Amino acid sequence: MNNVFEEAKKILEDIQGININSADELEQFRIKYIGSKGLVKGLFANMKMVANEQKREFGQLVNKVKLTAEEKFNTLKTTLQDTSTTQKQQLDLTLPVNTQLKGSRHPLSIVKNEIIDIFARIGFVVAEGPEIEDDWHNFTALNTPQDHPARDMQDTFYIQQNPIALLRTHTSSAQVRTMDRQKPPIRIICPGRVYRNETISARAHCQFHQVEGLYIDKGVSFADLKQTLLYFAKSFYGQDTKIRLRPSYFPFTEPSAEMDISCFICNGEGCSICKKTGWVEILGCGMVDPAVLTNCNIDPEIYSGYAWGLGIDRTAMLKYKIDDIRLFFENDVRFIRQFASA
Ligand code: 2NL
Repeated sequence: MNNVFEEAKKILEDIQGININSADELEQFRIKYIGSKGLVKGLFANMKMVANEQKREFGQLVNKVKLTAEEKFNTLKTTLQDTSTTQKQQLDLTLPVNTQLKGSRHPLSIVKNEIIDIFARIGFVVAEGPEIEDDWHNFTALNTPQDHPARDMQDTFYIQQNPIALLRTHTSSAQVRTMDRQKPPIRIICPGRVYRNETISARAHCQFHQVEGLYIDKGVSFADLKQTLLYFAKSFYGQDTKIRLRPSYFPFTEPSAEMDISCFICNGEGCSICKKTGWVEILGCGMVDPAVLTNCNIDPEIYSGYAWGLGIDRTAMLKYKIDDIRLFFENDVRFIRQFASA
């Protein structure tokens, strides 16, 4: 009956030598040795094959195998549990909570980028210029006479140390700089921050944002202006949008117009946004005054062009129904987060 003794001794050695590193391996060990169909059970069943005089010795051996397996199982069970508890305790509970907050764009940037995209699709490129300008680029080149009210100290921030330096009052100055450098055809849009010495209120601020557009080439007509602005209005406010142009005045365009769109809130029914007229003013535009072209060394006998300008702040206030322009400059995250894209 040496065989059953040998078998039991072999199993004992295996149990003592086995290496267990995980809860999974421990469970495999339990099933193989001490489970209801395990090897230890099998050893007890071998008892009937052992001669009577050896039964006591065999019983002791098998018991040792059983105890060794159980002891190993119990010790490892606690050790493996201990490790997972220790890992939990090593978490630094003083760390700030990871709330997975995504950043979001400022509403003015969202609107600006949308306008840039719409005009980029029809060949306009972005041009930029300095916010600290000189009198020539901001006023004189743009046909704004010395005595024009816009030059008044009330409206323009002048820089004391330098009589010709000022904070630009519109981004047209960047367009003048482009015309200085580049021959037609010119197809640009100029987004950027501008400054006017206004009393700050819910409606007005001393800093705000503009996008201006300029197109100069041979044979550019008012019809080009109208169709381009119709394309913009439909792209930005929806394909059902209608436009209307009202005569207006700017020193740098002739003729000049203001453009209204059919009210996108009430569809012309009459609401507080359109003040019951069914129309909302969104931008100013016109054909570039020949004097402006001459100032920029472009021959008005050969070339013509159109230009337009709109306030990004006002556009964003309309789009998102924001009733106070000052919110754009406070940078309160509770405000800015509301415009996060999905
Ligand atoms: C408005 C109106 C306008 C322009 C801007 C422009 C620029 C050049 C030449 C001629 Cl270089 N015109 N810009 C033209 C008409 C209107 O802006 O209400 N902006 C907020």
